Amino acid sequence: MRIDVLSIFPEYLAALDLSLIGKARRDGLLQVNVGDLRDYTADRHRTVDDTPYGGGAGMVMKPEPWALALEDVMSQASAGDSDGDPAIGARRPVLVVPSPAGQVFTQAVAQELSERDHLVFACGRYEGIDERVIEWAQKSFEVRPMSLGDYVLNGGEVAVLAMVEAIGRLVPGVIGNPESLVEESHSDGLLEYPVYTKPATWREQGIPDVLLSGHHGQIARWRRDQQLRRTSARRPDLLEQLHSGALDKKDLTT
Ligand code: 6GU
Repeated sequence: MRIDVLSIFPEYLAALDLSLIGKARRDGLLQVNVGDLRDYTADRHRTVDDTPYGGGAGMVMKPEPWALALEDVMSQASAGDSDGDPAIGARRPVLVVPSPAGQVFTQAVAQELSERDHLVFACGRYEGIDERVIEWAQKSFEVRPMSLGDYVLNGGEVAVLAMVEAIGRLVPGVIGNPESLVEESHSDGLLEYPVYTKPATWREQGIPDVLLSGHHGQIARWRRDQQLRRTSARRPDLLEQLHSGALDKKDLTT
């Protein structure tokens, strides 16, 4: 998978060299390129923003640097596309635009994006990017305005770190043991069950007896019940979203 990130603070994305995502890059599973939007300006001050039409507080990102940067990414990607056959894999790349005004980025979105071969992230700052860039970009990209949740960040960079990590770990081969993807929060629409490790007694606190019982069926039942209780206590909205059939007969009686 190829990932391009465009930002006026490319140093923010240095964290993508670390840990699991850094290893996946070195292993060639993810090709991540970070570009500086200011490289696509032509004036002495490398200006990327201007005042909003209609007035109001704050600044808006100018359209032209974004167009030049996105065109450059497109031409680099087609130059690096070794099979070169436009009929194969001809889906447009995805342009993810982080914004508190986007659709909510969920595990389902992460899964969907992990199956694409080219993602471009356009990090806005200030009050956002001139809307005409979003319109114009639809010619070449599938454009996805995405929000992490209902709070405001100063720019898209921190959101991109989160999204690239959530997506990248789902790319086949990035996580050594794919089993670990199956039993984690949100994979089945429920929160994860609590986990414990040694010692069995720690500062006067034991662990649930069932986990020492060796009864795999009972352990599975207990974990499932814990998932349901925890989800009901912390995220009742998730239980309401579960599709019919997601709960089994034993779930309903507990
Ligand atoms: Cl994706 N971007 C910004 N700037 N703020 C946010 C966000 C994204 N998600 C929540 N708040």
